This record gives sequence, structure tokens and C-alpha cells, in this order.
Amino acid sequence: MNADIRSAKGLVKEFVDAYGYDAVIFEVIEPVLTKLGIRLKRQEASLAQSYVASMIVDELLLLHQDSFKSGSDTSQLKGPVVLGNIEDDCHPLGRKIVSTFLRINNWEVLDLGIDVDAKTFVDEAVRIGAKIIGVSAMIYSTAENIRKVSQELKERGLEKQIKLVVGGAVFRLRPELVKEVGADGTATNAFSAIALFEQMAEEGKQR
Ligand code: B12
Repeated sequence: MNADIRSAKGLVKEFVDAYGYDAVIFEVIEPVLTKLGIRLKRQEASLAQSYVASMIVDELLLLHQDSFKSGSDTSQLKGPVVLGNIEDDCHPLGRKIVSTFLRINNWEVLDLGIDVDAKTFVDEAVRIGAKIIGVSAMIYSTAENIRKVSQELKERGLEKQIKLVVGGAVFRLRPELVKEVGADGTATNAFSAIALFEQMAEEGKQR
């Protein structure tokens, strides 16, 4: 909590070398950020500390991205799919981890970044022929903006062709939100996100 970036990076690197990248994400980064969120809420930690923590994680993701390039066998590519944080949401880490895990599992991912509006999600999905749109939201107020994506799909008559999946802390806390925003499914972490995307692709084929 003393925002010592250099020591934190050193510790994380030691852990990655000893146990690997998956372990550092699920056993260190996610639990630490969740704890930080609790402290933030209790005003025992500051936004600045949260920001520094997120910067460390971001650098770590960049550092290890190259060792997780998707398989070279492009004939096995799945997708494409579109991923992004919904309008007004600026919590990119979860989405980046999902994006990396999907790519490792041979999915072709168009990652639109943070603060993406509904029209852009749907325009881009149509442009690249994606059958799945994945939307990340961490805050209740931004999760509400996902309704605009399902609305946009309905208005264009695409709700049966393009699946909408969602994720982020707010859906873990309030699972009923998934249906309320008009989504077809959710996953609580990057591992289960892969299974979710496979399931959605399978359901899409059966139509
Ligand atoms: C770091 C952080 C920040 C940083 C973000 C910077 C950055 N570059 O990342 C900063 C300091 C900027 C920030 C700002 C704010 N934050 Co903030 N933040 C956090 C914190 C501590 C960690 C978030 C994180 O990265 N988690 C780690 C990742 C790996 O987890 P994840 O996103 O859940 O992702 C996993 C799964 O959810 C899933 N998943 C994620 N996306 C998707 C998508 C799909 C399709 C699928 C299938 C799965 C999936 O897979 C991921 C990987 O396993 C959380 C606490 C928490 N409990 O999460 C608060 C938290 C999310 N923030 C919160 C708030 C309130 C804010 C602010 C409004 C504060 C303010 N007063 O300004 C602003 C809003 C900014 C904005 N407009 O978005 C609240 C939200 C409360 C709520 N539920 O409404 C939280 C929960 C803290 C709290 N307890 O109060 N924040």
C-alpha cells in the first residue's frame, strides 16, 4: 500500500518466474485488487493507490503479452469477436486479461478499449462479421449503459445473430443485472470467459 512500484514489480516478477502468468493473475492480482476495492470503499485506501496498483498490473500484462501470442495455426482461428469496456467505464484490466486469454485460446479478438459507445460496438461487430460482443463494466452506473448495446442490436434486428456477453465485478455482486441489461450470459473470470464464448458460438450455430 505504500505505492512502491519498483518493489511491487520485483515481487510480481519473482512470482511469475516461480509459478507462471496464470497463477499471478488469479492468485495475486485479482485478490489484491479486490481487497484494494474493499479498502477504497472503507476509505482506507486512496484512488491514487488504486491507480498505481492498476499501472503495475498493466505493465505486467504488456510484459507478458508476447509470450502469449495466439497459436500460429490460423486455420484453427475462432471468431472474430468484439470486446470493450462500455461507455464511461475506465477499468480496462479485466477486459485486457479476458482478451489475452481468448487470444491464447485461438480466438480472433477486436479489442476496442475503454469507454466504447453502443453504436461503435455494433458497427464494429457488423464490419468484421463478429457473432459475439463482449462488454466489460465495473460500476453499477456504467453497467446500465450496456442496455444501449442490446437496444441497438434489437433496433437493427441483430439480437438473434449476435450474442451479447458481459463481465466485471458489478455482475459478480449483482448477477440479476445480466438479464436486466439484456445480455445472453456472463463469466466471473477469464478462464470461465473462454467456456462462455465457446458456448455462445455453439448456440449461434444451432440457430
Ligand atoms: C483499479 C481500480 C480503479 C482504477 C482503474 C484504473 C485502471 N487503469 O485500471 C481507478 C483509480 C482509475 C478507478 C476509478 C474509479 N473507480 Co474503481 N476500482 C478499481 C479496483 C480497485 C480494481 C479494478 C480491477 O482492475 N480489478 C481486477 C480485474 C482483473 O478484475 P475484473 O475487472 O473484475 O475482471 C475479471 C472478471 O470480472 C471478468 N471480466 C471482466 N470483464 C469481462 C468481460 C466479459 C465479456 C467477460 C465474459 C468477463 C469479464 O474476467 C476478468 C479477469 O478474470 C476496483 C475494486 C474491485 N473490486 O474490482 C474498484 C471499483 C471497480 N471502482 C469503483 C469506483 C466507484 C470507481 C470510481 C467511480 C471512483 C471515483 N469516485 O471516481 C472511478 C470511476 C472511473 C470510471 N469512469 O470507470 C467501485 C465500483 C462500485 C460499483 N460497483 O459501482 C469499485 C468496486 C471499488 C469499490 N469497492 O468501491 N478505479
